[in-house]
Amino acid sequence: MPAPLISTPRADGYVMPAEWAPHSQTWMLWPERPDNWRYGAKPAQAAYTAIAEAIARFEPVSMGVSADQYENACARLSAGIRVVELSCNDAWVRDTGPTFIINGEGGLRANDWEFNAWGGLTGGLYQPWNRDDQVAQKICNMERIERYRTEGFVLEGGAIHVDGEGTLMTTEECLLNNNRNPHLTRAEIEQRLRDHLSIDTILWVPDGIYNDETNGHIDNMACFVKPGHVVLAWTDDDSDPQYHRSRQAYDYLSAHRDAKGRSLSITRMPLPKPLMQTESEVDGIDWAQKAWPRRAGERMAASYVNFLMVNGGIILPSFDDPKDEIAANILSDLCKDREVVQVPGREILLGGGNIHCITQQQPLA
Ligand code: KQY
Repeated sequence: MPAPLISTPRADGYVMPAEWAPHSQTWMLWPERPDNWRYGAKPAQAAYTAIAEAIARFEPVSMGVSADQYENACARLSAGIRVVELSCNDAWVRDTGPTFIINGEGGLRANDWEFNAWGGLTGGLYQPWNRDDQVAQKICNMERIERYRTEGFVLEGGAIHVDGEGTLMTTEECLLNNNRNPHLTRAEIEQRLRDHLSIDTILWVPDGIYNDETNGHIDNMACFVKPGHVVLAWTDDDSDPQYHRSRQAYDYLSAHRDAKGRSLSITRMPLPKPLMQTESEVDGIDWAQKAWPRRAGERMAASYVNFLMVNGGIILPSFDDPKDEIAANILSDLCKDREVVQVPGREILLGGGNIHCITQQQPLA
């Protein structure tokens, strides 16, 4: 297969488009590991299936599956969903898959970031992660897409959001964490983002969602919904440890402008009520020395911001909470040309993320 490109996307005229730009398909990976997903991942497989089927109403879906699970996934997914054999360590293609870039003239390429399982040996979530680190390469090879490999620069797709017009949003909690790129300064990290995504302005939100095991990914905290407009996870409860995080993010975003010089409109997206892992949920997870332990009573990083935009739609998690309807109405009002489809998100949340984390859009070049 072709070697990675040695120039940079910026030098070659490639840009990461916004998530609302048209997609050719969405990628997912099939959950399987029993030390992250309870009861042999059967409930998670049902939850992933529901999300894949919801996305497939709007655009094609490709599901990467291990050889062991190939027949099972084929049997559970409807015929329109393409199932491809693709081994990986877990099922978070937002973070392990390619970050696609386009040149506006029909060209499609990708960034293949180095991946270290959200922190490597310093608080990472499992070992090994070698197969996860190959996911982007495998997808690019399958699709005959050239890629830029960022050896020595660790990044996950869930740690960034872009507006497609030169602005990137991330968190200091994640990208400046000493378990990602301790050898790089903030300025050097910014330069990598500018070079690989064709970014002019970087917005550094201080922190993500409380207790998020990704070290505060932006995709659980805030996202762009259109140029100049951000949705931010919010609580009015000042006794909630999330309050200060959301307040600081609001103050930061209010005080900064995007790459086009616009001040940002910010919509506050309420959080669901605090959700804790239950004894019976935790009981179903295999204990493994090299995986992050789960404890009953621990608060999960639930957020409605962790949704995916698809062609003509939004796939939004629900949490069996009265705020489910409020969240859907907020997005319907903001994105009038999109149908908001809610899919239960608790099972994915038990694994440590949500709908945005388990999907990766491939833009239409
Ligand atoms: O939220 C994400 N982007 C990934 C979460 C990974 C959790 C692994 N247990």
